[in-house]
Amino acid sequence: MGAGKSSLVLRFVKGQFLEFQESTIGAAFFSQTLAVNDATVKFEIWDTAGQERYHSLAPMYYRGAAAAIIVYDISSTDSFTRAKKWVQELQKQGNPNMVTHWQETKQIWKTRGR
Ligand SMILES: Nc1nc2c(ncn2[C@@H]2O[C@H](COP(=O)(O)OP(=O)(O)O)[C@@H](O)[C@H]2O)c(=O)[nH]1
Ligand SMILES: [Mg+2]
Repeated sequence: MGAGKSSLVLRFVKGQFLEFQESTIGAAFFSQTLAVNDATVKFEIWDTAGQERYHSLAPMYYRGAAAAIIVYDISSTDSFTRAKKWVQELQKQGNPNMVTHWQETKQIWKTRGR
C-alpha cells in the first residue's frame, strides 16, 4: 500500500481524490500554476514511485529540484523507516539548497484506530 504521494499531487493539481489510486510506474509529471501574493509560481512536480525497483531512477528526479516532499503513512512503521532513509539520501546526494518537507498522510486511519 502506497503512502499517498500520488494522492497528494492529484489533490494539489486537480482537487481530486481517488479511493483506488493506481500504483505509480517509474514517475509521473504534473504542473500547477498558482498566484502567491503578487507572484505567479509554476510548480513542476515529479511524482516518483517509492518501490525499491525504481530506486535507481530517483536521482534523475531530485537532482536540481528546489524542493522535496517526503511522504509517509502515519499508520505504518515501515513507511516511516523508509521515509527516514529518503531524507538521508537527499541530505547526502540532493541539491544542498533544496527545501525538504515531511508530510504525514492517512491521519484519518489513526483516529479510527487502524
Ligand atoms: N484514508 C486515506 N487513504 C489515502 C490517503 N492518501 C492516499 N490514500 C489511499 O492510499 C492508497 C495509496 O495512495 P497513492 O497516492 O497511490 O500512494 P503512493 O504510492 O505513495 O503514490 C490509495 O488507495 C489512496 O486512495 C489518506 O490521506 N487517507
Ligand atoms: Mg504513486
